Amino acid sequence: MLKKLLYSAFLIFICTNQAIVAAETAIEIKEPWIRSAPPNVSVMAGYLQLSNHSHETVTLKSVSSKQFHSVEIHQTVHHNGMAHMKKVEPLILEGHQELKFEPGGYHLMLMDPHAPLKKGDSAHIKLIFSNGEELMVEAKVQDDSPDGTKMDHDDHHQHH
Ligand SMILES: [Cu+2]
Repeated sequence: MLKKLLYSAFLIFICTNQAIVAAETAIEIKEPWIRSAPPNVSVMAGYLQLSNHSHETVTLKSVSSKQFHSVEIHQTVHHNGMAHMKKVEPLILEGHQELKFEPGGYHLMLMDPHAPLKKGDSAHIKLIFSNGEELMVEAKVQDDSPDGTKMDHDDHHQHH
C-alpha cells in the first residue's frame, strides 16, 4: 500500500515537473546534425532548426560543445558570385520566428574538434539564450540533412 502511494506520488512529481518545463520552454530546437567531413579537418559544419514560440525577441548568447574548442554561428552570403561566410553575432530570434540552418545559409561552425568525429558519431551542443533557457542537443554526424535533402557538396571547410 505504502509502495503504491509512493509510486503515484512519484508519478505526479514527474508529470507536474514536465508540465512546468514544457510551459517554460520558449525555444525549440529540431533536427540537429553535423555534416560528415574527412578525418583531421579543423572545422565542421552543423545545422539545426530554431523556433521561438514566445512573443518576445530572444538572443542566442552562447553556443559551445565540449567536443570542440569553440563554436560560432556563421552565415554564408553570396556576393558578386562568390560565397563568403560571416560571423553572426548576436543571433536574434524575433517572437514566433523560425530559423532553419542549412548548407549555403546559417550554420554552426564547429572549430577544432578535440577528437575526430566520423559518420555516426555525435556531439553535444549547448545553446544559451537571453531568456535564460539552456538547451543541450545531440547532433549526429551524417552525410546528408535529416529531411533527406541532398546537397551540393560545396566543401564548406575549404573556406578555412
Ligand atoms: Cu562557417
